[in-house]
Amino acid sequence: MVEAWYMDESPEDQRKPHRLESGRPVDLELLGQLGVFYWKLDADKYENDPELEKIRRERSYSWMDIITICKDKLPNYEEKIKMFYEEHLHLDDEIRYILDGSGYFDVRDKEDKWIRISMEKGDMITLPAGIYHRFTLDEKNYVKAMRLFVGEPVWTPYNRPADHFDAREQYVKFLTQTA
Ligand code: KMT
Ligand code: NI
Repeated sequence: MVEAWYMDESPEDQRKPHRLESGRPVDLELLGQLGVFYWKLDADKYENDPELEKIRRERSYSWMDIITICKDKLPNYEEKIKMFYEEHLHLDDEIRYILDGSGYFDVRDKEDKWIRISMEKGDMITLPAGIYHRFTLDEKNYVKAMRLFVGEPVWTPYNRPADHFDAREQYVKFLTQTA
């Protein structure tokens, strides 16, 4: 099962877990109420996996590529690492499937508190359009992930505040409708 927790507010290294011990547990139901969905797959067979194909077909995730984030492999590494960790939203869903390594996706809950989702090999997630979020490597400093998209990808991040976008307004409305 994917592990997730509320974050502490210490200004320490972003790659540390920042697990708030007193925080309420975060389960898939809570994530679902935020519009975050999760699947567990066998990453060793991502090149020929009927389960992955089924998800892609049903959700129209037609486009994909593979990104490796580590110092030696990613051009403009430092700059990108910084960008990924700026709180932002997109006008489309952000869909990631971890093929190797690990990292943290942080999302804001309904009270604007940070939830940290620990993503490892085999974990696939979708963050809804309009949710404020960010990404960081963990202390192992390596991740290889599939990026999926409905149609032609648009990666533009809109850093917070970005509340005037329709995607944001729709998302806020969605939040008021879930328990
Ligand atoms: C993003 O948009 O935050 C990224 O592509 C980096 C995370 S992919 C594991
Ligand atoms: Ni993003």
